[in-house]
Amino acid sequence: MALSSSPPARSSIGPTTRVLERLEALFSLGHPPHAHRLGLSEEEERAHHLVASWMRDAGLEVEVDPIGNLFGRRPGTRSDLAEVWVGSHLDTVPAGGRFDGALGVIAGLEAVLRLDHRTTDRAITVVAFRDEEGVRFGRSCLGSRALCGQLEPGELESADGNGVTVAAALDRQGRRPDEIPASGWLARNQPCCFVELHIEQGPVLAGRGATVGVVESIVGLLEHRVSFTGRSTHAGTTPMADRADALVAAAAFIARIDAKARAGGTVMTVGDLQVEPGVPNVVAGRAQLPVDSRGTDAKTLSELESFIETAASDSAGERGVRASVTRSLRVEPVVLDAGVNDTLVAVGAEHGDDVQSLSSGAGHDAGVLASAGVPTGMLFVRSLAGGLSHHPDEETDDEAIGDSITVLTTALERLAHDGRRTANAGPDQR
Ligand code: HGY
Ligand code: MN
Ligand code: MN
Repeated sequence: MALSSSPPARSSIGPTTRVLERLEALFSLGHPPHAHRLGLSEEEERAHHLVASWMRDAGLEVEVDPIGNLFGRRPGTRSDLAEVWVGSHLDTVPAGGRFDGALGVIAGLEAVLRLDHRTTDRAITVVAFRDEEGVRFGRSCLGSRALCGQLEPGELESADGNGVTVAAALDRQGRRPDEIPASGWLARNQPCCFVELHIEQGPVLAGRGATVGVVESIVGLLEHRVSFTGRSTHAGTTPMADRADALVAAAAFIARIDAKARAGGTVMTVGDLQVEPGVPNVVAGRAQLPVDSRGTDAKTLSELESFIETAASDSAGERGVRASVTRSLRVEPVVLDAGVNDTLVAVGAEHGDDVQSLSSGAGHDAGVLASAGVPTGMLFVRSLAGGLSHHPDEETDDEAIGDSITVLTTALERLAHDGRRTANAGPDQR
């Protein structure tokens, strides 16, 4: 049964009913007919409070860390052993879908509920990371990067389009930004492994007729801010040859970015453009835009960094304007943990699922945890609607959700038994 963007019809009480109801409850927090829970917004905060209440109802120990990441712990029998973490994020892009992020948190909670009274050696902790999308402050994975000590210098002082800084937004949510350690706090309770369940956001699993898959690698990403400064002059009396038109320079830059990405090997996106003064009868004095670039290896990312610098300076030079380029974030591509993923594949096979591997063109908190040395696996859930995502019509189906939670539940139980080491578990893994 494919879920459409209208509230999913629940023909009967089935194994995914509670999951769908909870996804619907989160969806309704953010201006239906789409999800709208921007990072560090009131809507994201309400989503965190709602999930925390479900965690408490499930008898989990609930904690919130200095940046606002939410943790719901199901204790194990051995408190000396490192925990298994499972989770994702609750924030969304503007006009997003039901499943991106939220499915991973709700599925993790559902898996813990399904374990019922079966004990495990290790604690299993459900995590909801803050502001994974990064759309408001221009850097993704804020919560997981803060935890892992990967905040950019001065990042808490960076401001959104209304001049509100990250620190001020955290302060409004009762956090103490001045107490956020730059080195992070992962070491205080380093998990033995992390599993993120996430909707695929692509057409591969549906194309293979599969409901679930494991993610072998996650793409690296670059986030830049580029601004062009020209001269605001009268649209009627300024001869074309005398103009320093920032918007035309930005347009030439965007065309260069598009041509570069179409040449292959990367995807690059300019998703916004701010023009000053932004009125029809004044030549634009200033134009600012973000560039989102993705690459599967570090060399590609470095090559893209220099391409963006050159394209900005060439586009500015042609129009007699100045360009400035700031790289706001670089997240390296990562290969996920073969041991954790093998557990997901083996459990899938036991349930009759052919869990194949694929790579992720989207960034995820799993990539940050993996880059911080946490053995990390990722379970993708089939997308429908051609893999549409970051859109209200993002879809999956009951069967895929059901299969993924079945696999996740057994895999978490297995990973939470001592001695189930992951492929990369170092000697210090407890
Ligand atoms: O943009 C991404 O890749 C992720 O959805 N934040
Ligand atoms: Mn996501
Ligand atoms: Mn997303």
